[in-house]
Amino acid sequence: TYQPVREDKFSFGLWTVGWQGKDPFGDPTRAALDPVEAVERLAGLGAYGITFHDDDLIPFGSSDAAREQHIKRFRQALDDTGLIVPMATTNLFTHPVFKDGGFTANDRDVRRYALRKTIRNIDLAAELGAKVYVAWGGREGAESGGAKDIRAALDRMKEAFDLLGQYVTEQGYDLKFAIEPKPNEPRGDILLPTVGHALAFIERLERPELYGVNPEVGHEQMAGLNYPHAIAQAIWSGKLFHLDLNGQSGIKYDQDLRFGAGDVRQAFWLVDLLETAGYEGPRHFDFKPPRTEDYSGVWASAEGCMRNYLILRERSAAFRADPEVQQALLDARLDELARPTAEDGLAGLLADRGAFEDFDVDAAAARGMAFERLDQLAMDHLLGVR
Ligand code: GLT
Ligand code: MN
Ligand code: MN
Ligand code: MN
Repeated sequence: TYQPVREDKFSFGLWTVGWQGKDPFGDPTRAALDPVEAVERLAGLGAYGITFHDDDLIPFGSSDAAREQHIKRFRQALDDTGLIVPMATTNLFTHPVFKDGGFTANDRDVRRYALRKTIRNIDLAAELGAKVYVAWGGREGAESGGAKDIRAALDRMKEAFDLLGQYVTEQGYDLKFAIEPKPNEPRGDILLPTVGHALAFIERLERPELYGVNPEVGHEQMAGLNYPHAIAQAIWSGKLFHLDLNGQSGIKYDQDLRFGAGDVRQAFWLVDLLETAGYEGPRHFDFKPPRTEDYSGVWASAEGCMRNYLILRERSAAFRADPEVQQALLDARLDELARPTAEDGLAGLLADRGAFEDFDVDAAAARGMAFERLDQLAMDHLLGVR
């Protein structure tokens, strides 16, 4: 039990289990991980997919011949294990050339290079069967006010995404883009800092249907926001193309803890939402096994991500199946929220004296909402005592 299977659609970034533990204060604590070993280990643990940045798979600056060799080995490992590549992305943040961003760098030549680097990896993503292309603009931002004209930078961001959309359309690729928001780190302030900003931006693009979001647990929480609420709005907007699962404890640096660590209550409501809303995409983990760990700790951490998801999925199902919970949901009047406010239309609303003239405001104000009992039932299920 709690044993992951392919149907669970768990996937991992190559850069997650492959993170060597280099941080702003310390050197790597682990040796490099061969992508082929990552594929084999993840397949063995029950994952169904692996994702990558161009530079995770093909070291930056590789010759064309070396590039082909890296791709060939990786493809062979995928074929041998049955692991798939549901998503791929571009590294537009590690090399110093991207110190002021990729798509919104002030330097035009850097922007043109960033687009060409992205397009090159989009070809590979399509070749490997990826359906989603993530764009995390970690370096798109600023530390100071005068250094970046934000409106011009947003014009350049739009230009970049429109060109990429034109490219996949002209190539006939079955590939959609998922924009990943983050409020800060590595830039002092990053453009498109939250899911809400990204959703609004997408509507300004030439082909909005090609773009959705890739919200990460910790990134919304770094902004003090409620991640399940962000996911719910993305689903409501038809824009949840992908997601990055991990753990975060409050408003601080990007912790990238394994999924389920950090805010476990939000993790519970997230899984409850994904499972009840019928989200069918990958359950993708973007975490960093702490640099205290050796490789056995890395695989334990990866296993923990999936195990916690499965535990929470089971806890959510138990919560939903509990007759006392079903009564508590009625007592909290969720059924009333689901009902339109004016099926009778504006005319009916205006003609209804009960809605205003005869409405007993004091009686309505005195009604308790019964939310605390409902939430305690959820806690009991989450903590495993029901
Ligand atoms: C980077 C970042 C992640 C993004 C990845 C995609 S890379 O590690 O911190 O949140 O999802 O570019
Ligand atoms: Mn991420
Ligand atoms: Mn993160
Ligand atoms: Mn990260």
